[in-house]
Amino acid sequence: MASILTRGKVEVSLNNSDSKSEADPSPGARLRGLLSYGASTQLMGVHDGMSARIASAEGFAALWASGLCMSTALGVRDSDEATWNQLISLVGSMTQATSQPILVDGDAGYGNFNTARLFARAAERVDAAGVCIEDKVFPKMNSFFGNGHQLAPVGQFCGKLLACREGVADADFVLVARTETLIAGGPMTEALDRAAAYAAAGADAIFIHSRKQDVSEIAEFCRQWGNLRPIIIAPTTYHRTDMTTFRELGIAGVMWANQSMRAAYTAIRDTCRTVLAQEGVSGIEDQIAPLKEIFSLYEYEGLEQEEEKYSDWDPPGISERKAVVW
Ligand code: SPV
Ligand code: MG
Repeated sequence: MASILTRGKVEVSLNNSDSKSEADPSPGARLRGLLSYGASTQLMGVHDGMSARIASAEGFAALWASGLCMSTALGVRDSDEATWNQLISLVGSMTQATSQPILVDGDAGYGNFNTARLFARAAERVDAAGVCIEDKVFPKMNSFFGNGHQLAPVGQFCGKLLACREGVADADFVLVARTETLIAGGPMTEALDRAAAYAAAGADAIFIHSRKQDVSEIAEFCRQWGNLRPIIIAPTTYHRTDMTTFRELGIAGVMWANQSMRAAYTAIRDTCRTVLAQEGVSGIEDQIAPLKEIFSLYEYEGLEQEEEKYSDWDPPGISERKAVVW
């Protein structure tokens, strides 16, 4: 069970005392346990079953199913070009590949309160641990591109959060509200006010996003926030800040949102360039994962053993009944 951490007089915890039994915690309950004040739990950004499997095997306790990365993997832009059913299908391939809890990027909820709620429900049904929705208008644009980021009215976004909260079955399913106020060029006071309204509307945690090159905006937000809810961040532009600083600021979760996708992109691009230039694959053979490693991670041997057990099995007593029937 996760600890209840306190700062000042305000308790910060994601635990629900009436949740599922400890013997069988839901994905949401497990994610909650990782998102306590100052834990700075690292969530690796993933985009498909393979990246989810690798990140889990390498030791990440939780994953972020990034909208940018899933869109990129699907070959489209991070501006609501992928349908939400495509994304849910991809998330399902991740939850089948790992048992680590996955927080799913729900973008702006794909429309109104109803589509946001349907997305949250669908994510819960494919065993995601939670969803994060952001206070932009549909269609959203990736936070690092352009300057036309438009925020939704506070009441409209609070309604979306409430619909998601009431629409999922598991009380532990984690609902993260993300404010894009600072991305849209809004003031810190608005970011804080919006976050407080989202907490009141049922958000379990707040994702405060910044695209500054340093941690100053995030630090200011954390100082003024007062720990009404756990804070999650994605230090993409302020990546030079160390984990000690994040922990001291009380940050609950740190998402490395897109680095694994960008690493995969670089590897694929460079491999294509080399193979084309060299008209062969000998030059890259020792730089790429041997098939043996992939077979091992995907437990091919286990399948072979199971095949022996399951491919031809006579239930006990079958021979006697055979004698009677035939
Ligand atoms: C994502 O990973 O899709 C995010 C985080 O939403 S970011 O791209 O940093 O805005
Ligand atoms: Mg996103």
